[in-house]
Amino acid sequence: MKPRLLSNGRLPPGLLARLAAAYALTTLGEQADPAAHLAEHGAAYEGLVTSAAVGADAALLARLPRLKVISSFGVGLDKIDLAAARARGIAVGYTPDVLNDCVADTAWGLLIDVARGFSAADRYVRRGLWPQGPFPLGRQVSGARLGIVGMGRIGRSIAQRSTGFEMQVRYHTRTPVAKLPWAHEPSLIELARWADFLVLITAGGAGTRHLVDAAVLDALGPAGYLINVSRGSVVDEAALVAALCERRIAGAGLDVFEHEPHVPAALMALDNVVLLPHVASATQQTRQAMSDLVYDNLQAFFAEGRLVSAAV
Ligand code: NAP
Ligand code: 8YV
Repeated sequence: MKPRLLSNGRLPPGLLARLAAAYALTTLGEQADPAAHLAEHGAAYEGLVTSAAVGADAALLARLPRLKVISSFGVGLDKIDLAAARARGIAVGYTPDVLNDCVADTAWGLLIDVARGFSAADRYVRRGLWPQGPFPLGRQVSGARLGIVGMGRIGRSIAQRSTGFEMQVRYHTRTPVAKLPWAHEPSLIELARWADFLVLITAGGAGTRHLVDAAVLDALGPAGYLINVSRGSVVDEAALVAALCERRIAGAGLDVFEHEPHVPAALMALDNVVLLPHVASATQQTRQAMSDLVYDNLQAFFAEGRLVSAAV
């Protein structure tokens, strides 16, 4: 008998095909009435496949009383009720490390784009405005001060990429990381005051909600840029919109938002803002590696009772 697996949320078709071959797979979103399906069949499932975007909240876990393992597509754990999983002894697998490079590349792409105004300059050319005069000057990236909030797996990949730009780097975390060449700044406000570019790559969730508020944005100041590739919840989005509209910061590069897929309308009108639809890990290579790890976690769990990469 193949173990029964429930998939929830949007997952790559290639991953779903592999899972369907190895397990008795049911896709929750394909059920006519998902709530009724869970009420009737929830006790049949031993495994849940989900994504960082959708997660597994307390209500869903309560409807899966015999669940043994969750395998999540993504590294962020903010939408998985880890405490509930831990209390019930449910193993949680996720996909750390394999996406470090692409997420770090995206942070740099956003940083350079917003500093130099490349997306805005592209719109300028397409609108036929070039013959009317030159595009406004941008901000030099090389040699600038880079502040990084979060210095985990991805934070380090972002910092390492700064060497070619000869930037000074400082970072803020709750706990300094040993043996790093970059200075730890215990105060986020001080880091924002010092930095030309403030890049956010902390974990999401309750512990970091609105870590970047109006005071941090004012410390970053009218010459400073904010880059967010962590979670929308890390920034007080209303305060960010106000700071951008009032030019109290110079610009922002954003891959993540508080209420995805909804982006504040006020941001659409601003040329000093680069907006991405949460694509930091979205390359064929990285998404394949993430899919492989989701699959390998389940295979290792059902064959040997262990996970390749365990969050719990
Ligand atoms: P990680 O290795 O666990 O690093 C998380 C970092 O956040 C640590 O340095 C941690 O340091 C710091 N942190 C946690 N709480 C903090 C707080 N209150 N104040 C300051 N720093 C805090 O995670 P990772 O693999 O680098 O991934 C980081 C996050 O990136 C993920 O959780 C996910 O939300 C996001 N992400 C986004 C995308 C995207 O598509 N945009 C893709 C992948 C990941 P301390 O514990 O010492 O504070
Ligand atoms: C995922 C992410 O693309 O890994 C994460 O935490 O945010 C992204 O890599 C996305 O969440 C997939 O659901």
